[in-house]
This record gives sequence, structure tokens and C-alpha cells, in this order.
Amino acid sequence: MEEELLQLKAEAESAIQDCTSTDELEALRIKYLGRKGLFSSLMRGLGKVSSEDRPRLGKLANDVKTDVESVFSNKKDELSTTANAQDSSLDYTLPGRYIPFGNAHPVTKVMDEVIAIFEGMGFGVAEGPDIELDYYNFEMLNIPAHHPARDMHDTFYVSESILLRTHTSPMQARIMEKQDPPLRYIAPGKVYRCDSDITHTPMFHQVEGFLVDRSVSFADLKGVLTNFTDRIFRKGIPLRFRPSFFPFTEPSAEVDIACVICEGSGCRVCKQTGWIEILGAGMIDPEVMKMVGYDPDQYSGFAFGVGIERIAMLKHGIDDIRLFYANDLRFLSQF
Ligand code: FA5
Repeated sequence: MEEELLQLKAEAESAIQDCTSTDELEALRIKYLGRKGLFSSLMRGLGKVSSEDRPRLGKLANDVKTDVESVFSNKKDELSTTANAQDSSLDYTLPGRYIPFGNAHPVTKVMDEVIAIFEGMGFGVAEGPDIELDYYNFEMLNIPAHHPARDMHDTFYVSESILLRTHTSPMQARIMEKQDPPLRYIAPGKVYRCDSDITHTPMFHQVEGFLVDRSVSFADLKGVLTNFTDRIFRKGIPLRFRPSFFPFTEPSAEVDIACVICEGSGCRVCKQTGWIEILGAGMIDPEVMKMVGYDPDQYSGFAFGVGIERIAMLKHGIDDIRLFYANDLRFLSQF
């Protein structure tokens, strides 16, 4: 048996060494080392040798198998290296494929800029849910059920009491309910309205801002907003406070800047008026103060809500808001 084992080893090793392809090598593996191969059938003969010789022959059989396996694996490595080197379709000197860099969406960039400006004025940043309760979106903002002001919002309802927030103002109520004055916050985020034309999209972004303290006046609101438009557009950009109405502020205003597309001469974006509205604002209504448990005789505050897409349109001279969400890379990669 010893002789047979050594002969099989020599034969297998020489066949493996001489082989020239991976297919041939696999056939040799099956022939010699496979479950039904020559080596296994020799091993089965071990049961017939005397018990004296069995340990020695058993060890020899294992050594032979290990040696043949190692010759086999070396040959396998050798064949695969040669195969790669011979593969003429690979040219390691060619330059790599160009992968273009992505960049932040223009609305995200403007949003970050707006947040940084208000942070610079000492406002904290708070975020709230897009899926909101009717209670915070309307009730706590002095807009009870059946109030005509609800019609202005074109609301997407999820159920009778749950909706997609139509503005970021619910964050005023959420924060004031939990914290006592003085406070100064902005609340950036997505808002939703069933609305679409060249200046309206069904999903857009707002940044709510509000400040509550003793003796806060409309002059403070004007100061903060003028500082904001000076920094986001250019110093001294004309600003117009137009009397308006929001149930949660009194007095209320809509704030316009001179149209930067036509410089005030009139175009389709400013609907020929020379002005474009960028935000709504006002002094927080005493009724809202009372609902969150503040004493309106001791505290006053202002609030505002800025439309971010409008700011982005004006900053970049874009005349159709819907371009931001058309997913056209030719448009988006310009920013
Ligand atoms: C509001 O949403 C009030 N919550 C703002 C506010 C906050 C007033 C605090 C007083 C105190 P308004 O509906 O006007 O107001 O929207 C505010 C801004 O969001 C608008 O000036 C406009 O810039 C932007 N906006 C409104 N609707 C759309 C829309 N569909 N698409 C894009 N921007 C919009």
C-alpha cells in the first residue's frame, strides 16, 4: 500500500505540473482528489491492512493528500495569473471613468443661507412635523373650524383632524406652549398646498421666525426683516410692507421686495407690478398669546413666514418656480 500511495503521489503531481488550462486542472482534481477519485479509493483499502501498520500508513496517506492538494493550489494560482496577463482586453494605462460631482439643490443652498443669517441674529433653530394636527396648523393660530381664513390655505387633509401642514406657523404654537418668554426661534421646513403655477408649487419651503419678549414692537420686526433682505439680496434693496391679514397676527403685513427680474419695470413674474411678495409677517395676536398661556399685557412678539423658493427665484433670476422640481439636471447643475 505504501508503494501504491507514493506512486499515486508522483503520478498526480506530475500530471498537475504538466497541465496547461484551468479546465484540465479541474478534471485532474476530480480524478485524484474527488470523493470518488483514485486517492479516496486507495484510502478505503486502509481498513484491510494490519492494525500494526495502520497508524503509519494512515499518516502517510494524509501527508500524501496534503502534498498533492498544495501542488494543486499552487498550479491554480499560476494558471489564473497567466490568464489575467494574457487577457488583452485590459489596458491598465487608460484613465478612469469620469464620475461627475453632485451638488446641493439650489433651494437647499438658499435655505442654508437663510438659516445662517437668522442664526447670526441670535435665533435658535427648531424643526417640527410635516404631518400636522389641525389643532396646531389652525386652531392654536386663532383659525377655528369654519373660519373663512382656512380657504386661503388649499389644505391637503389626511383625516378630519390631521393634515399636511400648510405653513410653518404651527411651530409658533408648539414652541410657545412648552417654553416661557423671552424666546427667539426660526422653524425651517417643507409645507404643502394644493396650488401650482409659475410662482406656486404644491410642496414648498418656508422659514418661520418669531420673537417674544417684553416691549417688542413692529419697529423690531422691520429691523430684523430689513437686515435679512439686505443680507440675502443686497444692501438697500427696496422693501415694501403692505397691510394684510393673518388671524394669528395683528397688525399684519405682506412684505415685497422690488422685482429683481425686471428691476421694477414689470414682468410676468411680478405680474407687471414691479414688486414680488416674499413673506407674511405681523405682531403675534393677543389671542394666540392667551391660548399658549402668555399674558399679552406683559409680553408682545412678532412673527414672519418666508417662502424659500421665492427667494431662490429672485436671487438667481428664475422666472418659473416649477423648474426647481422638474428634476432637469441641465437646470440643476448650474448652481
Ligand atoms: C403664511 O404662510 C403665513 N404663515 C406667514 C406668516 C407667518 C404670517 C407668521 C404672519 C406671521 P402666506 O400664505 O402668505 O403666509 O405664505 C408665506 C410665503 O410663502 C409667501 O409670501 C410666499 O413667498 C410663499 N408661498 C406661499 N404659497 C406658495 C406656494 N404655493 N409655492 C411657493 N411659495 C409659496
